[in-house]
Formats: sequence, structure tokens, C-alpha cells
Amino acid sequence: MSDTFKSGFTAIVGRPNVGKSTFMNRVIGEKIAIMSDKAQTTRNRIQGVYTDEDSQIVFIDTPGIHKPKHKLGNYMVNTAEQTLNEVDIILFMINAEEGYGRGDQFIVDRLKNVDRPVYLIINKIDRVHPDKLITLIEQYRELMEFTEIVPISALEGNNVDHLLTVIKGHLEEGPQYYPEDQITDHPERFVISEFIREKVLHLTREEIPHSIAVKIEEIDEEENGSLHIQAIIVVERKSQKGIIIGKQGSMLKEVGTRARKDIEALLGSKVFLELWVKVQKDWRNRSIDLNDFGYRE
Ligand code: GDP
Ligand code: MG
Ligand code: K
Repeated sequence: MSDTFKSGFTAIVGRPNVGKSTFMNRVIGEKIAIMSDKAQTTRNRIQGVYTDEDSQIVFIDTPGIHKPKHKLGNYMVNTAEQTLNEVDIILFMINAEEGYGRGDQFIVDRLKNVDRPVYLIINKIDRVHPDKLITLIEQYRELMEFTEIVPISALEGNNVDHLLTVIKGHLEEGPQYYPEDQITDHPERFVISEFIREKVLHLTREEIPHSIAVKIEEIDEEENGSLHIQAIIVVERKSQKGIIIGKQGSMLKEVGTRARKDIEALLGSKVFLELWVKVQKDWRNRSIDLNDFGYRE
């Protein structure tokens, strides 16, 4: 290790599905951030930690900033805004294919109030013609001043190393906040609940809204080292409960099998996963329930 170790915190902001989690996963190399074709899977802050011999970057995968529709939405925006004021560098990620939209204007308005270096990351360049890229860059330059504009493909890896170098060039001398092998500081409970949530959203396609929550009731370690996990999937309507359980429990079984595999891969131990579905009306608008499900205020 060299004698001047550098470190810093980097927030990734951007509309849902621009590729924030994909980028995190490519850099960290582990399935920590949750990926989904659907928007808003990532609700809490998930940190991924990149460490090499002379630097450490702590990534914060913020919830998408967008106009809140209900209390949970408010919570998300507040968390994201707080995050922006705590970090050293902000990566504002956009989707090259979609281009500029109202969602970005909402984010830019917030970024203008933040006194941190903002990098515009144009992701999914594998999907667009270079001409379109140039137009896009000109368009975004008009909106605000960026420290640098970096086009990448998080999926294919193009220019991701360059982006890492750029971030590292911006780090100041600092401590190694996390041990080298630590890739997230989130309680395992959170990651486990997100795995389960992800499976429900994927398998039920459009039928189940993002309003579902997953609560980990218990994690017991058995004598042989395997884990017994009990979790409750909370929905708002009885019809949703029916969909998640499926014909003779087939859907819930599939959710359980897939989530269990991810959890086993994450924790490196055998898992017995027990899932329950519970109906609880309107939990999104009740603050007390937000705390109950692990949201910090
Ligand atoms: P997030 O909501 O910003 O975290 O976005 P995700 O990382 O979940 O990505 C959303 C979708 O975009 C997924 O289907 C990804 O596979 C896809 N995606 C992410 N990055 C790229 C990229 O560089 N190129 C292409 N073609 N697809 C990408
Ligand atoms: Mg995400
Ligand atoms: K997503």
C-alpha cells in the first residue's frame, strides 16, 4: 500500500432504469445492487465499496429522484437529496437511448443547489449512434455545468475503467473506511428482503405494484451452519395476495426458490426460506409503518 491513501464517497443519481445498479455491479463485481427492468426497485441507499491498493470509493446507489406521488415517494426524494450533500462526487447518469426528459429536469434542478462536482455519465452508448451522442452532450451542456462528461456502457463495460480513473483523480487523501472484502454496509436483512422483492416484481410482471414491502422476521443460524429465514411479503390488497401465492402456492414457491438461490450465493451458506404473504391496507401513507419496514427518517 502506498503512503497516500485516497478515499471518498460517490453518489449515483438518475432516473429509474438508466443503469445505476448495472454500473455498481460491474465495478464491485457482486450482485449487491438490485437490478430490474421495472422502475424503483432500489429504494434504500445501497453502498458498494471499491477498493484497490491506493484508493477506496464508496458508492451510494441513491433511490431515483423523481416527483413524489405519496409519502414513500417523499421519503425517497428526501433521502436522495440528503445523500447529495454528504458525498464528495456525484455521478448523474442518463440513458443515451432515451435522451432528455422531464425527469431529468427535476434532477438537474436539485443538482444546481448542490456544491459538489457533478459528472454527467451517459450510459448505454452501445445502443446509440455516435452522432446522437454528440447532440445529447450539447443538449445537456445547456442545462448546467458538469465537471466532466463521460459516456459509458455499464452493461458491456466500455469506458468504465476510464470513469473509475476519473473518479480516483478526484479523491482526496483519506482513510480506508471499509475493510477490503466489504462490499456493502447494509444489514444482510435489507439485501435479503430486496432479493425477495425483486423476484416478486419480476415473476408477477405488471400485476403487482411497487408498493409491496418485504419484512424479514427472523434469521436463525442452525447448528450445521445453514440459515433459517422467515420473511413476510406485505401487500395492500387481497387480490394481490392471491396473485403472489398463485395456483396452489406455485408462484410463492417460485419466488422462494429463486430468492433462496441468490441469498445462498450472497451469504455462502445453505438457506431455508419461509415466505408468508400479508395484507395491510395503505401502509405507504403511514409513517409508523415506514419505520417498521426499515426506512430511516
Ligand atoms: P437502475 O434503475 O438505474 O438501477 O437501472 P438498472 O441497472 O436496473 O438497469 C435497467 C436496465 O437497463 C437493465 O435491463 C439493464 O440490463 C439495462 N442496462 C443497464 N446498463 C446498460 C447498458 O450500458 N447498455 C444496455 N444496452 N443496457 C443497459
Ligand atoms: Mg437500481
Ligand atoms: K431498476
